[in-house]
Amino acid sequence: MMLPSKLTLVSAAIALSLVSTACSNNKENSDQGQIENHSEKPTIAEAKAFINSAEAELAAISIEQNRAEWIYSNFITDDTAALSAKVAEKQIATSVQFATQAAQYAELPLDEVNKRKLNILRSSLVLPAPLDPAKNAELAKISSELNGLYGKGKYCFEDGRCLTQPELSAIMGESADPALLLEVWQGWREIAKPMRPLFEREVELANEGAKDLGYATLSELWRSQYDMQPDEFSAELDRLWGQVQPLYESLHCYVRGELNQKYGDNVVAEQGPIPAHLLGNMWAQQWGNVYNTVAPDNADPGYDVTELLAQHGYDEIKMVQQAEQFFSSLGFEPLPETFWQRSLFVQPQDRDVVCHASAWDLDNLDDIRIKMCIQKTAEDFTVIHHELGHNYYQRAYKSQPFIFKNSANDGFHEAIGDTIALSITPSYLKQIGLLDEVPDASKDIGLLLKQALDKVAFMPFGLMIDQWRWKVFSGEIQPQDYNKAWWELRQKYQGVMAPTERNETDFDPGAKYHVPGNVPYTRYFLAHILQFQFHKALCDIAGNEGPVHRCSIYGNEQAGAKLNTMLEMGQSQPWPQALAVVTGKEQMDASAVLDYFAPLQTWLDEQNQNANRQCGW
Ligand code: X8Z
Ligand code: ZN
Repeated sequence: MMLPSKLTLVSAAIALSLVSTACSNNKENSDQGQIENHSEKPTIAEAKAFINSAEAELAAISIEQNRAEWIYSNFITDDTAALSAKVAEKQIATSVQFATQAAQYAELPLDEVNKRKLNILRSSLVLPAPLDPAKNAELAKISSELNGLYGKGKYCFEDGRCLTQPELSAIMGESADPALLLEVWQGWREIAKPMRPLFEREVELANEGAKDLGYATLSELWRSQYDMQPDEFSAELDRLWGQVQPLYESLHCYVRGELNQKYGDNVVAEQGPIPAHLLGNMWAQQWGNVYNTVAPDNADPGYDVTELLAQHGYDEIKMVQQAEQFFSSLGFEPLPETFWQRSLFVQPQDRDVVCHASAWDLDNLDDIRIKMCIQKTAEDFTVIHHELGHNYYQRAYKSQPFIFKNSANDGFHEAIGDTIALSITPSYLKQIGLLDEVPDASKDIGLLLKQALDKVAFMPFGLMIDQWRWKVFSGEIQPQDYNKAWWELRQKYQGVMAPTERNETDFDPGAKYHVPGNVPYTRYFLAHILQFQFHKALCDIAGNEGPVHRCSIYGNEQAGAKLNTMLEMGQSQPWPQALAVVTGKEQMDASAVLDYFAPLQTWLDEQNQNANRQCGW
């Protein structure tokens, strides 16, 4: 594990690892505390000694924590939960202690590297515990329990069949029977009800921890990790969302209209929010699975990657090898043998595991792995690229000092594999022998629509989760309103609504992995903007001259080298500088998204106008 941010990589595991700490009852830690307790003004030499020893100790604990957590997530039992909570407790306590001590050196005129390290030590916690060891232990235990409740979650049908998350998600993606969709949607959310009191207490404890570190609330701490003031960061998000909102509204309008045609007024009204169970995904976060329902007759590209994979005999391993091969074509070294030996690719039938896909770096060097219950679908083919993006990033920054072994900001980590997956174009599929014929340009609208259903539809979802959490952390949303406020934000940003009556015995946020997993979510919103900026810039480097949505950087080592230069920097520089390495610009900017989808936006507006649809909700 590492500092909070690093953990990010591993989507799931991260959450815990990042956790920082309160005092543990560990002797080493308490001694350290005494050594660092100054009454006089500290010196630069002392500050450097502190940073070095904190870095070494955190690096060592991170390996211990990664191992405990890997085992827990691959084998969920009461014992592995207890062991992982124990290490998390130590890790949190240690990080909190260092974060507290780091404040003492804040005013010293340190060199840039040490100043940055100190700052990361202070602000990188995702789940800070209070200094009280009992509360620290309680927080670590709750965090581990919440993870376990999600990982073990199942819904049992009346006929006795009990299905896990990936199995239920498959139904949400494939079925067009509104009654079945509703049952699965509602059934899965039962797993979250028992999380509510645990989550409430987790927030209380972590808020106390954040205050101990000098932050107003945990919201402020979470928003302090972007090389700018927390309120400036919130304003940046509003700006970026403002750029893509009109495109989202056109897409929403079109999809609602088509779903209305398919299901009729009683299931989807012509106006108002879309019921959340009909969008092909358990959380209505990516809508690519309803492509066939809403696709244009005359611009459908006529192939489906899920079917192509099946026709060509791709199993789970071959899917991962093909993704690896893309990175190799850019000049990245192959994955180590241990990746293949130690990763989890297929859901085991004999035990509970955390199936939510994640990428790990066990030893902060070469022991990189993924853990994923791969389904043989186009969607998971993309997710595999996403996860490998984390692993290649981790390996690229392995020579950085431990505190900088992380992405430029957490959105960067989430954007790399997705950037590569944007290059899975028809011509790439033809090059690797999956597709015989590249559809002509008249089919671009179909391809763009499919892409928008996943990428553009995701954006308001990517944003709203932490809009909810930050308000929960700051106290603006109180426990008695958790669910109500959740649905208000779902409606405000996404224009979706619960398909059935909900109340405060429900805890719908808990049915989304990252809430019980305590993984910040704004990173995915940022990644959805950044990946289009990266894709555009890398296509320019690769000399692409056609439309950017048809560009694939497959096989282009120049683009790969540029990407690698940014990845190798890790978190050693403020993120605008890392962004500039690839894009030449220091600002996150959604105009790359708008350029990519420009032909689709025109087409959507025409369709909506011709059908005389009233957009908005
Ligand atoms: O959690 C993930 C990755 C692991 S970091 C599979 N994603 C978010 C989600 O599934 O909710 C990728 C896209 C958004
Ligand atoms: Zn990820």
